[in-house]
Amino acid sequence: MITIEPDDVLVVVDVQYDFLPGGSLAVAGGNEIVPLINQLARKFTHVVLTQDWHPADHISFASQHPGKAPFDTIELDYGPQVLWPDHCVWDSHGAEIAGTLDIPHAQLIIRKGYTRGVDSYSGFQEADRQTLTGLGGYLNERDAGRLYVVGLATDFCVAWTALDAAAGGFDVSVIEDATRAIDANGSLEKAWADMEAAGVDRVKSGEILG
Ligand code: VGL
Ligand code: ZN
Repeated sequence: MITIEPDDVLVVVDVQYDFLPGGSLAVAGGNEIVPLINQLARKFTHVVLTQDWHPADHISFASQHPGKAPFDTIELDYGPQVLWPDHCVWDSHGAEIAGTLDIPHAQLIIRKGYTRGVDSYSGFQEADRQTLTGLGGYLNERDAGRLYVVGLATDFCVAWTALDAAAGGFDVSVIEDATRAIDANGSLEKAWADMEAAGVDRVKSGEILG
């Protein structure tokens, strides 16, 4: 069993309508993890949420690139960029955090992806690998212990957040069954390999909940 310490932080990534069934970038089974995340959240005094938050003309949208389709990859100055259906547009319903998420004690919501020309899967830094969101500073200032990452999607925003957390010196676990994946072109297998190589712990909710 894993004991959650008072300084440990649950990081709930992008549980927003557009990533749930019926949303524009729906992750299969995304709704199944919500009750589990609610249950896990009760074990933590400190919870942080991330929120994907794009302008309507965001560079990651296939609609901005004539001739391209969702899930194509293009090359930008900062590297390869997968193109997506329009999703999580500022102030749209799809960008809202799901109402079924029941975490009234969440202490911070960090928005990311709001710069038109740069995507941000990670809650810590944008895809240019330069621009920080402030989450690392916040967690250090709050003397965070181990970070437990859950949410959507395992192979994009969860993995990039966990990898950046590990690179930032945090102890990090991903609670596997409290995530769901997009799994485009082998992305899920690669994400787990990258996380394992970075020392991210892969755990199951039963180890915490009993
Ligand atoms: C995400 C693709 C695009 C995610 C966000 O939350 O995993 N994936 N934007
Ligand atoms: Zn996005």
